[in-house]
Amino acid sequence: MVHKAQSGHPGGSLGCADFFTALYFEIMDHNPNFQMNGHKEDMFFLSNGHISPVWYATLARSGYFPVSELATFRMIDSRLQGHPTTHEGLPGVRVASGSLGQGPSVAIGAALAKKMNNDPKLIWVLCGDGELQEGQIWEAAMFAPHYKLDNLILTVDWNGQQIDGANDDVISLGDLEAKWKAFGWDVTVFDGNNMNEVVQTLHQAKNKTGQGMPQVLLMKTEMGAGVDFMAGTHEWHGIAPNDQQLQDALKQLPETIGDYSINENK
Ligand SMILES: Cc1ncc(C[n+]2csc(CCOP(=O)(O)OP(=O)(O)O)c2C)c(N)n1
Ligand SMILES: [Mg+2]
Repeated sequence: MVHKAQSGHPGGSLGCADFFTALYFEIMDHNPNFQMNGHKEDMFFLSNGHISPVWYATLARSGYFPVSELATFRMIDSRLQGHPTTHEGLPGVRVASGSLGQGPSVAIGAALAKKMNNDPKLIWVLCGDGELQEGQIWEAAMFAPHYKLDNLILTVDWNGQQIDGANDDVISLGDLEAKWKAFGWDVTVFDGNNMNEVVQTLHQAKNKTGQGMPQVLLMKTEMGAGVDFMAGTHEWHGIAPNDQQLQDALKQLPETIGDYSINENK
């Protein structure tokens, strides 16, 4: 998708592919026959909206819209905008994101609404780690434990990288585990590029809901995971591969459902 558009964010998308697969195909109770209000189903919010490629791919393969529509990524008038929007009406998307820092606040609103409606389902939200440098994140971090939002599970894509370099070189996040604990969250650290661990951790998180605390899952990932020349560097945060790089990358990702052609709609 990113190659075809010659624009987009492959690094974070690859690093979070295991998480999205587990969440949508194993963990969440959700309905591809999309209802905006998410009543009586689990809801997911993508706060780091720039990793839309992996979310759109997951939504399409979960049945929210045709897989062939992935070929319209980032095109004028497409429902698959570079950063998710609601105006175009893409099933699965409930709020625009891309302006970093807002997802947890939105998720908190949804979690409060579920409590008020006696709806026992869960709210999931994903943030980037660089995104945690936004002040609004820490307002949300303070709010959720105060209101005992134990139906809220926030995952952080802890890849150590952001747009301009390593987090430690931009603004260090310090001891993330201690910070979230100090704010009153139940904290779990896990390997987000080990599928067994991802599935196990997300199941565990589900089982720990309803105990009076919001949860944060600090998910250690590698930006660009699975493609050697993309892995572990911020360089692939937001650039598209050229034709040769695409071929080299796909050779390293041999397991594909085979239902999306890069030549589609060319
Ligand atoms: C409010 C806001 N400020 C700045 C940006 C520009 N921006 C886009 S992605 C990004 C880096 C975010 O880092 P991280 O959340 O770690 O994502 P990753 O690079 O790991 O995918 C920045 C600063 C933005 N989208 N929104
Ligand atoms: Mg990051």
